[in-house]
Amino acid sequence: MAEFGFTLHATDGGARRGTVTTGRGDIATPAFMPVGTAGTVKGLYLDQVKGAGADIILGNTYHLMLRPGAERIDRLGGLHGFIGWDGPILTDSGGFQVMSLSALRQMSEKGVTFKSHVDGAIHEMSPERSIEIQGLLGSDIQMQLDECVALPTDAETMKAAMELSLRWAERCRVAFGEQPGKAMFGIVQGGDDEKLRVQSAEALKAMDLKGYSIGGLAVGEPQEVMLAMLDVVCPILPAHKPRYLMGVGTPQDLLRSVARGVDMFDCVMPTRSGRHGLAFTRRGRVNLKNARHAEDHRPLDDEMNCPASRTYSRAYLHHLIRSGEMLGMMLLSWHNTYYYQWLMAEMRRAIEQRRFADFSAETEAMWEAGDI
Ligand code: PRF
Repeated sequence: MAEFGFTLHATDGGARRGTVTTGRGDIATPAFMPVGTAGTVKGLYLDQVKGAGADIILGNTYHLMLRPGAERIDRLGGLHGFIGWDGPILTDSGGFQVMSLSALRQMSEKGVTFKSHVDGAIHEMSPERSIEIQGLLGSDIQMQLDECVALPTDAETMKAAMELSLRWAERCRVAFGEQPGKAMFGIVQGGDDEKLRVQSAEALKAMDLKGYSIGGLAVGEPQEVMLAMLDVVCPILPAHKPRYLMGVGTPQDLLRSVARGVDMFDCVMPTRSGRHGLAFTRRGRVNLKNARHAEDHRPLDDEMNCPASRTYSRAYLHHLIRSGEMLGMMLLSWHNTYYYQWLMAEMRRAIEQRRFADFSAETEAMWEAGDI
């Protein structure tokens, strides 16, 4: 089995072209990971996800531990066997989803106590239990349990959450141990405070983990604050380890973050926006709910090699979305997933050819022209 590792093939300014190697296959970076929260990338067959070019998908500890349960998934052959995906899977640790989804929650040194959004039952999750659950799921890239605080917040809360996350990183490192072909990433926290970000990144770097996530961003702050934090954190993180910006983002966020040295991303945006009638295209966003599409014969983008993008007219997509039809949501989720993978592939090519800055400028100019 291949060892977990990261190889850098090319850099262009801050942008990096690499490969993450796992026991279940390689991931070309910069990479975008479609989100399969509850064991499904909503509205898509995994064949479509793979066909769009995704090397890896994401699963969530929080959702899967509540339903159908981590021990049950283990008995059913792990998440890979259960859902029918044989490539790498990355799992989030649960801390962030507890914060955003669970009504009642309490953090302590021991871990997090929360009330299930499914049936109201009280659950406790320690850093060790989070790693145990991710192991039962069969996750290839696991996340430490962390505390993510929404911005804006006060300096004391931010510092306490960052320090607690560091102590939990160490406990997760010990609980994970050494697992062939797999990795456990630490998560940089510290909000919008440069000093806290530096402390967090340096302490995690000293733990010599196999990869580093950047959390606590895209949680209510302006994009320029997020980018400023990337400018602080990325130069501290070791060059030969992958960097994953959690829960980001728009196509523009991806371009601007890759320029600063981020290698991996995940976000519900392509599928969630698709369900709401919004398409991302090479020429900008198209809101299919808008009446101006009602008699538009053109497909979303006939240069995109995806049936959802080139076969169906905007008029038909408009009709399906307006009618609340499942197929409309599925076609737009497919198109958006394809578009995101296309954008990452183009970024990888531009970095290899040392023309990333030009590619970014041209791409952003196309979006701005809004000639859709
Ligand atoms: N921590 C974890 N998961 C996350 C985040 C975080 O800070 C974010 C923040 N954008 C998304 N997902 N564990």
